[in-house]
Amino acid sequence: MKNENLFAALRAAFPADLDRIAIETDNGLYYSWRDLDRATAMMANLLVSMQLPAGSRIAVQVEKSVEALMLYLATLRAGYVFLPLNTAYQSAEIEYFIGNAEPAVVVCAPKNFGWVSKIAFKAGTQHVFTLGDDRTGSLLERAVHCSDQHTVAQRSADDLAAILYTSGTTGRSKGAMLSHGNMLSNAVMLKDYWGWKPGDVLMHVLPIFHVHGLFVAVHGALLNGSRMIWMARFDPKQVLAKLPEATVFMGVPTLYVRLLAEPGLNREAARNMRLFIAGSAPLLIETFFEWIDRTGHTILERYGMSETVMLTSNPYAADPRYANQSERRGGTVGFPLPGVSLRVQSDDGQTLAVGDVGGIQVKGPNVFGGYWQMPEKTKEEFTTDGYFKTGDVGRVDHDGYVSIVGRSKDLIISGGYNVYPAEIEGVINTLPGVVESAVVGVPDADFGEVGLAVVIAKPGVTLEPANILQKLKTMLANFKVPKRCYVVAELPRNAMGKVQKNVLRAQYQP
Ligand code: MCA
Ligand code: AMP
Repeated sequence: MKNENLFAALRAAFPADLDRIAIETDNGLYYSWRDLDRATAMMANLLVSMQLPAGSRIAVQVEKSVEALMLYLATLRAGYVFLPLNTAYQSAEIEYFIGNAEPAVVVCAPKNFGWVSKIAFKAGTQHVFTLGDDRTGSLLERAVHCSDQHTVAQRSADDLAAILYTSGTTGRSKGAMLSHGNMLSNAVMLKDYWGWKPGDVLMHVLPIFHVHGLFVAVHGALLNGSRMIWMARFDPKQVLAKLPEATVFMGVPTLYVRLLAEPGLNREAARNMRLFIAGSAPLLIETFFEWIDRTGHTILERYGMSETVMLTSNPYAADPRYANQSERRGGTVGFPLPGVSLRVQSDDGQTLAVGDVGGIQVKGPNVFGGYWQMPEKTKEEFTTDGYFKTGDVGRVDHDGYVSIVGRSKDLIISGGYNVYPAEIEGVINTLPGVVESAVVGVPDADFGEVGLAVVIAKPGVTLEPANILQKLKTMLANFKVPKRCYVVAELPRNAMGKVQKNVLRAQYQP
């Protein structure tokens, strides 16, 4: 029987010469393909030695490092389920994810062991390891005693490979369950669609706890046997210094905005580049054109979700297999990817004509199986004929290009991170002296959009906006904390008593 484990496909794409460099880090370390193979085998053997039940979740909240990437690959290799967690999450957020996912293993940063282990043991997790970004921690100390030979676990395409938590409009996060088949089918198709070539080098600058950095970028490079230039964090000057050695770059729009602010960004710096890819948030048309002017390259914008990996993309090049698909058009997210069926529907379930705006729905081998232990929520998000309702609002034009014009979900996308107002309002409303609050997204030159909170105080109570924001920083991941806060007498409401967020957005335009 064919092994449909995603790792088996990635491993099969390693170059024949395993001593070639696979990853070069920004602190001068080099990892060969053999290092990747051996270290993932050792970590996989460590997981196997713990005799975890099938389908066990391995929850990981650690700083970006090559070893953290290896842990992801080792989890696939051993056939368990990877659950990456944003390093910005605070204890209440971690408590929810661990309580909900009930991981058998938790791996955290050494400095967080005290509080994370307390949460994990309380939730019934048996094993808590640490992993630092400087090759320290109990995970590596234990793995080093394990064999470097490991046979990749047999998995079918439908078996679960990862759970990604995405916040919800109700404020409760949902774990999107992605299978080996969801991710492998998408990666194989993108390798072809984006024209990955021998000799390509990926500049990897994104965090590795979301779809963009962990799946799209990493799978793309590994499936092509491509070297990665591995940056622990995004620093525009460092990117420019290394750009001449790279051919592929992937980033959220904020990264492009910050690179454009560097005088050193020019055609010379981008001379060896083949492809710049943007996604996770809308790319402003000004950024799209300015990038062409400065570098001579046209950014390829694509669209995806945690629940679906990649859905649509602008074309890489004219390809006779895909009629009309030659030009990358700014302001659009391109065409449904091969295998993805996309339609636009009205609220009453009618499929709309070309050019009409409605809810984007999708179907395909990349679309997830459902939300972890939330069958009702899963059912709500799919139509009776099996399309997933993305919550994005858009249209398809005469040439087949998809544009996203808004969202039916109340969501702010800030620097590529999703922030759900309902979650933030829920936390603000628990603060002493607060009656209620509303959080809205307003435009921001750097992050694209940022959150802004409007708060109503209890009669006789004086609330200081700065104190509210300070308090929120201890309760929420930093990127979720609104950038501005106002204490006001009342919120604008419609006849039904619902807060009019569009009025607030207009009122607080920067
Ligand atoms: C940091 N801060 C933010 C954000 N990032 N606030 C709002 N939105 C953000 N994205 C906070 C910091 O904690 C800090 O707060 C203050 O803002 C200034 O931070 P700064 O130093 O400028 O931030 P940074 O560390 O340079 O990070 C900015 C960043 C980062 C590099 C743009 O946010 C980032 O890596 N974004 C990429 C996210 C990503 O990979 N998304 C893909 C999701 P304070 O001053 O209080 O300390 S996958 C996805 O969406 C789908 C599936 C898809 O299609 O790809
Ligand atoms: P996530 O929950 O992190 O998976 O975020 C997925 C959401 O990001 C999508 O539903 C879209 O709203 C948004 N998104 C991703 N790519 C793009 C893009 N190129 N343009 C506009 N929005 C995007």
